[in-house]
Amino acid sequence: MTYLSILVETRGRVGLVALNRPRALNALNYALMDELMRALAIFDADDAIGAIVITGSDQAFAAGADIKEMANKSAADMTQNDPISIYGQIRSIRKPVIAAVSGWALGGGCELALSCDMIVASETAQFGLPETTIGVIPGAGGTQRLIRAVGKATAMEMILNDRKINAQTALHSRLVNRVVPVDAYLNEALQLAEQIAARAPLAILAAKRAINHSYESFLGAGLEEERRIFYDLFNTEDQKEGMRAFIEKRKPAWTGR
Ligand code: CO8
Repeated sequence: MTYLSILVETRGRVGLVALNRPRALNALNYALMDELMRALAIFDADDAIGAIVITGSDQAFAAGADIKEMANKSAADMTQNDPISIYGQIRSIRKPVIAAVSGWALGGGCELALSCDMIVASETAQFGLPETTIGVIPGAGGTQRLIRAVGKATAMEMILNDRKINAQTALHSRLVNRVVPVDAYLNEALQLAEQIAARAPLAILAAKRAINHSYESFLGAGLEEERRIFYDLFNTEDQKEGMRAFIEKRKPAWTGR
């Protein structure tokens, strides 16, 4: 399989996918997400693979969904094309998925990390959900999953006021499993994945399924509501202004319409 926006390799029983759009800080466009989900599905179906690691670069895990790709979309475009559905595919991966995060994990990038089963962070990792600064809300699970990780107070501040949290705060807030120096985070994640991949395969799949049964019990309805609100915001002038302002590298002028 050839990929343009990701790098894929196998390390023993671990499948490794690296997001690879360095000039856009790994902004998640549709083509990248499609490749990522195809690579995950192939690893998931491969008996020689026991766990999967998703990483980015040292500078950026991913700086969010690709704003340039969606800036001019209408609510009808978004609802019809349903670009968030591809993010949802990660929920069907049966094998453990670990995010190895360094640098920016913002917006859809943070949501992708939150969709993984565990997060190993480098000391430089920065987590944030800055969507309200461009006139929308997190749409790929951020409003639902962040609150379960860090609690309501911190989630409100991160989403309503673009508070970014560093790796140490993320560790104390139980958003991530471990924090290690930037030259070690990928190996740390690979080692963790390797240890899990060496365990009884059926028990590992069963354990993940059982944990998610509890974790996801109330998640489905919340995700649907979040997605509907996200798409509806593409009817507003503030969404157009917010995304254009980002692309034009200026401050947005909000009108509240
Ligand atoms: N989308 C598109 N391009 C991006 C993105 C992005 N999210 N982030 C960075 N880039 C591009 C920049 O435009 C720039 O490109 P160019 O060189 O052509 O101008 C390049 O990457 C480098 O970025 P900067 O020059 O901005 O780098 P800085 O070091 O100055 O700043 C930041 C780094 C702070 C990460 C900054 O780039 C930033 O704020 N990025 C946007 C963060 C953001 O708002 N993310 C949320 C996006 S919305 C979202 O994720 C919703 C997800 C849910 C639904 C998904 C539906 C499809």
